Amino acid sequence: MNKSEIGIVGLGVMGRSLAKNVAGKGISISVYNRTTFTEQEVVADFLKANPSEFIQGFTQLEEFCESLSTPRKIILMVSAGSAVDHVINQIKPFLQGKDILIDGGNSHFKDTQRRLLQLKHENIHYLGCGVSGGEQGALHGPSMMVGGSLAVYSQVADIFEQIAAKDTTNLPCVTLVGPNGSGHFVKTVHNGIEYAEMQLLAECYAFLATYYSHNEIAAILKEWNKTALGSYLLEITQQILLKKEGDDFLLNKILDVAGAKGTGSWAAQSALELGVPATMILSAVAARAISQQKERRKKWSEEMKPSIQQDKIDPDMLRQAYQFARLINHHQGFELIQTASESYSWDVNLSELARIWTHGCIIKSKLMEKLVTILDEEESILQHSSVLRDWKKGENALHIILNQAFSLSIAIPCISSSYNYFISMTTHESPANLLQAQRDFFGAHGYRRTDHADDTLFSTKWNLDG
Ligand code: NBP
Repeated sequence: MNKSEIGIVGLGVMGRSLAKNVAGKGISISVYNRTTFTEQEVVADFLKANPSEFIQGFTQLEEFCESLSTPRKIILMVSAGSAVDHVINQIKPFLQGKDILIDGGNSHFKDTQRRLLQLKHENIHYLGCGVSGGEQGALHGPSMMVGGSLAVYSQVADIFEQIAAKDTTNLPCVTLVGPNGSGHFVKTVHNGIEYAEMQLLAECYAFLATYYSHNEIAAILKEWNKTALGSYLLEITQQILLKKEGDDFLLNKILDVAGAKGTGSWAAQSALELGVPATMILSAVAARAISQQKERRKKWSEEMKPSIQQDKIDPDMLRQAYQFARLINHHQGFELIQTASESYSWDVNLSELARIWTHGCIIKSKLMEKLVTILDEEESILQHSSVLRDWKKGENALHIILNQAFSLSIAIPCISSSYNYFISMTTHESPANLLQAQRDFFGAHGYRRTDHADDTLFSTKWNLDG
């Protein structure tokens, strides 16, 4: 057999699709999956279902590694966490200097930094690559965010560019984001933005469902999707609303307890660590955690019995509020990446990042296409004159929607978080002076004064009782 150009370890949902994508481009590939007591036939079944002259399958790592041309290029598509370390340790004995391991899973960026350093000592190259787009993206063209060195990335760039999604100008949606863990970091923030985008749509659905039927809501979202609000998530939400099982809508039968694999929490943790007010990601993560408290919500709702009135609501006001909140969500996500880029000296090109997120990923949207230009012209989304104009325009709609939602007892944490952020960021005199006084009162932490331009810290003996 000829040697394969690239290998994939892990024939799960993503590995299978990516392997088919690679072979479909006429690139020879070797695939490996472990055999366990319960799963003996994963590789054989894959080869049977996908006969191709470009695919070779293996159940032994040594044979798999021997089947690859050197320097080997191996994509790990296994669950994030200890499985990645486990696979690296298992495969290492069969690698040689300058071989390239690429972690294509959703690994934590600090794990990627650690693995990269460890493998460097053994002369094995390592790339951390965020892959977005889910199963369909992996199959037809994902958006790929690579972290690592340019010299190493150059060796796989040709293959990655062939398998990646293409943007409107036919450029591949893959880029070298920056060094070490930067690729996995931006993938984590991508997922954080995704969490908030999904939550915003869930809030719109909750709001509209107090007055409109599923068919009517789907029709409203379909109209929105034809405007500048168009996005992949809006498109699938509209389809979900119409899906029936028997006589009823499937959505009505799905338990309202949201799962999470952890990347949203990681994005939230990073925002907190870096001091970035990514309030919408935090709200979206909290909303999922609240959804998990099903029993308490059930019990307490019976005690509270909120009165939901069937007030007429204006979908166009909601559309404007949704548009406003999405701008803030994207602004906060890109601010988080910019801050990380400065803190870790990654030099991330935000406009290029927006470009590779215009196709092949879950948060692709018309807004993302607009952000490519906006982030090329301004460092911060909200600083752009066109965005500030749109932002201001949405304010009245926010007033109406927030008032109505609260009077209907509908929780809209992400939409309200966007408005709180807007008000806070456009308020010159904030009440943080009181926080400083309280800190000084109980902890003698000191405060700076408005009548002193320098950074001198003052402290007061506050306790009136002495
Ligand atoms: P799956 O759960 O479908 O597949 C996981 C793969 O990892 C399987 O092939 C499994 O082998 C293998 N594996 C595990 Br688990 N432990 C292993 C070990 N110790 N040694 C060798 N192989 C091991 O996950 P997936 O959805 O394909 O996701 C893979 C990665 O891509 C994850 O990091 C995920 O977060 C990320 N991701 C997923 C999506 C998505 O939409 N699903 C999107 C973007 C990124 P087995 O078959 O023997 O159990």
